[in-house]
Amino acid sequence: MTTALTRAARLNAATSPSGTLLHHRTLTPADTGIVHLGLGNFHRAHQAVYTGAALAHEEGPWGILGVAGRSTEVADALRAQDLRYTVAEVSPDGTRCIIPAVHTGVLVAAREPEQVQRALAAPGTRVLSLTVTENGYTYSPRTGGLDLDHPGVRADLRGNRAAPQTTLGRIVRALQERATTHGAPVTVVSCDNLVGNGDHTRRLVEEFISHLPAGEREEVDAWLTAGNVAFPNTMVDRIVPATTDAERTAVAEALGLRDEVPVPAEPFTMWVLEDRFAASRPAWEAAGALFTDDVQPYELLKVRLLNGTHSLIAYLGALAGRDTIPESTAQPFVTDAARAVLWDEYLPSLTVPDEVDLDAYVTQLFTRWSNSALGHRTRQVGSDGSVKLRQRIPGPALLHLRAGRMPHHLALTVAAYLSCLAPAAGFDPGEHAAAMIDPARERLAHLRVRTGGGPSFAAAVLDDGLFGDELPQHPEFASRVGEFFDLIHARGPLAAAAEAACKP
Ligand code: CS2
Repeated sequence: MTTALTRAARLNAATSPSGTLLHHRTLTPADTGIVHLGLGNFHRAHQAVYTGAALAHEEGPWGILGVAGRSTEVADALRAQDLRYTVAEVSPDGTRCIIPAVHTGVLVAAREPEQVQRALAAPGTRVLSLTVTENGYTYSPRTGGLDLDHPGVRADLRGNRAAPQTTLGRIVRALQERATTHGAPVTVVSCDNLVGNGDHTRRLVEEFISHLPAGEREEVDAWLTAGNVAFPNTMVDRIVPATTDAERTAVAEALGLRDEVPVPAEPFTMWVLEDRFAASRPAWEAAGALFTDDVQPYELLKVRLLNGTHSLIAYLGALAGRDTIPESTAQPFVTDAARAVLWDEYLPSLTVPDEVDLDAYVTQLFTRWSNSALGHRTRQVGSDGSVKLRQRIPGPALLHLRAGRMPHHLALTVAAYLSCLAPAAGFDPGEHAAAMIDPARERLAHLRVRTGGGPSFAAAVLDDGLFGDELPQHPEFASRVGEFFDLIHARGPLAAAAEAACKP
């Protein structure tokens, strides 16, 4: 820990420098209008910043009660800092510190479940927003529906209304409570990288309700059908890495204050939402959010061009021993592969919104990925690939395969992912790949041991439903993935990328 850090006074309400505050209103717990599930860095550098900037423009009861799932670290640090934290906007030109100051409370669901349910059901809660990651929606990759084999889902469907374990359980039990007591409408705003995130959340909520025992489901079902809950689709974008001591030190140097939980973020930020709210909402448009009737073109643009390409950069980079995304894109073979997958394989699968200047958007993506001051790690982007890639790969891959074209770079993405997560014996994918966290890691390792070379392993993975039901109907895709898997093992990621580049 640096001297600047150890000597500095703690950030709190009294010490927050006025010039860094996004707004100057006083919020009390009675001003809570938003309950947000997922207290991670992304929420704190995205929705919280938009809400703070909206409050600067227009007064309103838009304090956020932030709910962490299980981890107590951030919540406890925030409590010790009067719920204040810094967003450190990091670019090669320097660091700009801002303090959103929008939280009116923090809770940990596993520790304080009843309080969480009370807050979600409170009549003053008009917005229930979510950043629980692709993984947090407990749905089955094969069917896209609720994962009825998930132990948490099973427990929540059976039971304890006061202390659900899953996000879906929390939402549905709160909606039940609202429906059967005061009936105040609420908007559920998913801010995760799922295509059609609002529609998807609505479907899962309805499915959850349909599995409740008779006598528990009718009232909430009718209330939902009557339009008391809205689920707008949204597209969220901002690169927000995990916090390290570098940001703690940067904040200590810039503000002279000790913040245990600052959030690093790139300067770029974007939020596109459907304006379908069941109750009022903050003036997020005053903070730069875009409201539109149709979010899908923006979602596809982002989930495919940014997130899809990001995955390839992360896996190739990790296999080449690169710690960060900018270090990965600094290698010409990675940039070439990223350009190829973006332009030739993702782009034909979407319609660019009229308002977006495609060339400028893509140029900006490569600039964002080269922000070496930010240090977004390949292991972070590469984690949870089993749930992320199914949002990114199958749609575009099927489009090409049905037209008789092989999407070589999408196959390379899957092969690089499998090489990181389930390498064959004797192949070391490196420390960055080894550090990737993925709920499917064990299952993949098991499949790899059971099968022979790359093609039969890839076929087993696809047949297992990791990328949905349709991709396995094109066995040529699994063969290509398998060939790249073998090539990465035999000659490394550069040779595999060169092979992908040679194919028309
Ligand atoms: C990344 C995203 O981890 C990932 O999969 O692609 O977190 C990405 O940084 C954000 O979606 C950017 O908005």
